[in-house]
Amino acid sequence: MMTQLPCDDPKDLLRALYAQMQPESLFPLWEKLAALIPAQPDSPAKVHKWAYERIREYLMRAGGLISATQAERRVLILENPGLPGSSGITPSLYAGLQLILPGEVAPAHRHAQCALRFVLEGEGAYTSVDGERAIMSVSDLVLTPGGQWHHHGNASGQPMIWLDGLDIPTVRHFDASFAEKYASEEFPENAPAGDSLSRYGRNLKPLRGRVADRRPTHQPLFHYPYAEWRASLEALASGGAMIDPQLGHALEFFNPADGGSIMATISAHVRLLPAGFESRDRRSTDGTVFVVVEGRGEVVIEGDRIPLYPRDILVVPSWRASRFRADTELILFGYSDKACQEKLDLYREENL
Ligand code: GTQ
Repeated sequence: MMTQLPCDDPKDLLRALYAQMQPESLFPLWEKLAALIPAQPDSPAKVHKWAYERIREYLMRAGGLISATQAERRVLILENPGLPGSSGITPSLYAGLQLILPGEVAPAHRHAQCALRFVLEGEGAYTSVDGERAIMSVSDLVLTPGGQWHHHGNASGQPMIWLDGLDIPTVRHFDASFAEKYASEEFPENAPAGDSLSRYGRNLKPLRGRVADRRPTHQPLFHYPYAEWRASLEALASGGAMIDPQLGHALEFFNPADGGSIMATISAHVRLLPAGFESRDRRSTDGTVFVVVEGRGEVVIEGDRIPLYPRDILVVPSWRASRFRADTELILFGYSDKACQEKLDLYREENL
């Protein structure tokens, strides 16, 4: 009986071909096509939840060991356990918890990356953006859009801790990072604290001159206080509005200059789920980072049940179907790369 020589087996011949090509940086697509272009999103990111008190303990210990000046930013990175070494909480986004102790300044710098801050603890510390301070309270949203000088300071008597959400992995993906340190710790103040909010946060703009004289025209507003967004959610919920079966009562933060997302690469929203409400399953291509602002409940993600408590931080990767149940009235903040995906015509969502 004829036996085929091993070297005549087409599989062996292909393997030999791959081995010869590889040193010349050449690879066969047919071995990888299905993984490169999956039929639907197949994120390596995992669902994960961090409890605030655990992170806080480590962060306060770091606070005793390194100053904000030494660290430049004293932050613990929330890295997705499915993306080790990436410093990403999703493939496109970063999350960290930043601590500023009383009397400290995190020195001024600017970078291409866009950042948002969502305050978890403290009262009265500030972020300064291009010379204007936003004095922050719990659950305020503050933006530092790409390219703007920013430093943080804490003139209050208590520690302040917030969640940083940045597009670091997105900027890395495009190899487009630029960063600079300012010559001194603080960028000089050139406007009263809260100036932009009082001008551009109330649907007003100058009658004469540019939309924003000092702020970039396309990005006049950078402070979205809790007191304001919470009142809007409350009005929506108590005003008899139909509740969205997948989202609950939900409002998206937007840029008053153009009606678009808060920043070029990051979208953010808040939700109110009345006590007893259980949402229907939904999935979307924007992996989302959630903060439990108020209340208790549960999220169910493809059979896994995860209890939710105030200040928990949860990541739901792309295309994982999730539904939320509110045991008490549940308030959620979320941010994602929806803004970026929409620009690239990639964003999709599905109600199940
Ligand atoms: O506060 O400017 O968590 O530049 C990571 C990078 C915070 C900040 C981070 C940053 C900042």
